Amino acid sequence: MTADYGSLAIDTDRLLRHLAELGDIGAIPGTTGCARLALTDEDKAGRDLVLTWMRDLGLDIRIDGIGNVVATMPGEGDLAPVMTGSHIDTVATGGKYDGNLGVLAGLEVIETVIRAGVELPRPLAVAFFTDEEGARFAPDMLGSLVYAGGMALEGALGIEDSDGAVVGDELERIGYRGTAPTPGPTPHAYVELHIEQGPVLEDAGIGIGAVEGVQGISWTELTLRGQSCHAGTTPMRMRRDPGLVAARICAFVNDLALEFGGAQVGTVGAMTFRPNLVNVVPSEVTMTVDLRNTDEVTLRAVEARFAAYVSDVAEREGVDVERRILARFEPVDFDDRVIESVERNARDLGYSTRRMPSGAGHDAQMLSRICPTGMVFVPSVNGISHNVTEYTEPSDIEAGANVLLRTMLELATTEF
Ligand code: HGY
Ligand code: MN
Ligand code: MN
Repeated sequence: MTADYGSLAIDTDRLLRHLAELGDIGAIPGTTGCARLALTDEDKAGRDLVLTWMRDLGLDIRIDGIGNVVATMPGEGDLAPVMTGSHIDTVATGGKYDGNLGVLAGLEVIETVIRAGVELPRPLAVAFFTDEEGARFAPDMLGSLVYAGGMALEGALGIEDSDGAVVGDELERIGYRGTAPTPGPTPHAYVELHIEQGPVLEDAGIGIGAVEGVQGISWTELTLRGQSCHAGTTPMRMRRDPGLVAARICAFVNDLALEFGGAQVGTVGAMTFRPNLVNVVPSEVTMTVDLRNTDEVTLRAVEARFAAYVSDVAEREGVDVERRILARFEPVDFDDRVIESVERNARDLGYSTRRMPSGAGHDAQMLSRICPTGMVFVPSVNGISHNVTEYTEPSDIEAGANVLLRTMLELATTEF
C-alpha cells in the first residue's frame, strides 16, 4: 500500500509559466516553436535559466564532463535519489514541450515536495542531459549515454558537427564542461515525463501513457560520390550521378518501411548536394537514413536489405558509397515495477491510461541500463512533434506532472 499523500499536487500555473519562459529562449519568430540546438548559445541560455531555478530551490548541483546537470534535494544520508529529468536541447524546428516538459515537471515535483515539507527516506533529483536530440552532434541521447557508461567521455568530447565544431570545445565555450566524473552515480530509480510525439494517445482519447520501452534506432550517413559534369552537354549514358542514386535510396527507404509494415519506420531527413547548382550534375551527395523498429531481429533484417540496395544501386550508376553509422541502439524494455507504478498512480488520480512503446528515443532508454526505469507519456495534439506547432493541453500537462509526482513519491518508498 503506498503512503497517502492526500491532495498533494503540483502547481500547474507555476509549471506552465516555466515552460513558457524556457520556450521564449531560442524562440523562432512568428511561430510558437524554439531552436536550441545542443551546445549553442541558445542552449547555454536555456541551461542558465533552468540552473537558476534549481539553485533557487537550494538543490545540490552536479555538472559532469559532458555537461549533464543533476540537481538533488539536499539532506543527510547518502541514499541514492529517485531521479527524473529529460533534455532542454531541441531540434532546429522544435516545440516548447519535447524534453522541456520532463525537466520542468521534475523541478515542479521537487518544489511541490519541498514546499509541502514531505519527509522522504531518500532524496529526489532532476536532471537535464546533454544533446539528447543528436541533431547537431550524433548519436542522440549522447549525454545520458555517457552518464550511463555507454560511451567513454573522451570519445564523446571528440564528436564533431557538420561544420567541424567539436563537443569538448563547445562545452568549454558555453561554460558547461563540468568536473563531476562520468559515468554518473546510479539512481535508485528513474522516471521521465515526456510528450508522446505521435498520435496514439490522442486517437485513443487516453490521457496517460505507461511506457513499456523504446524502439531500436539505426542512423546511417551516406556519402555518395560520382562525377560532376555539364547538365546540357553530358549524355545520360555517360553520367555517374549521385543525385540519382540518392533519390532512388530515398524512395527505397519509404517502400522498405511500408513493405515491412508494423512498427517499421524509415526516414531520409537530411540531404546535401555538392556543388548544388542548377546546371551541374552533382559530384557528391551526403544523406542520412533513420530506421527504427520495436523488434531487434526485424530491424537488423531491414538494415541488411537497405545496405544491399545501396550497394546495388550505387554500383549500377558507377557511384562510390561511404557509410558512417551515426547511432545504433537496440530496443529497450522498461522495468515492470515502474510501469505498474505509473499505471497505478494514473488510475488512482482518475486518469485513463494504457501501455505503449516509445517511437522516439529518450534519455530514459540510457538510464534503463543502470537502474529501474520508466516513462510517463502525455498526448501530443495532432500527434505532431519536431515541429514548431508542437502542443500539449495544459490539462494533460497537469495530469502528467501529477502522475510523475505520485510515481516518484512511491518509488522513493519502494525498495527494489
Ligand atoms: O531521435 C529521437 O527519437 C529523439 O528525438 N532524439
Ligand atoms: Mn525528447
Ligand atoms: Mn526530440
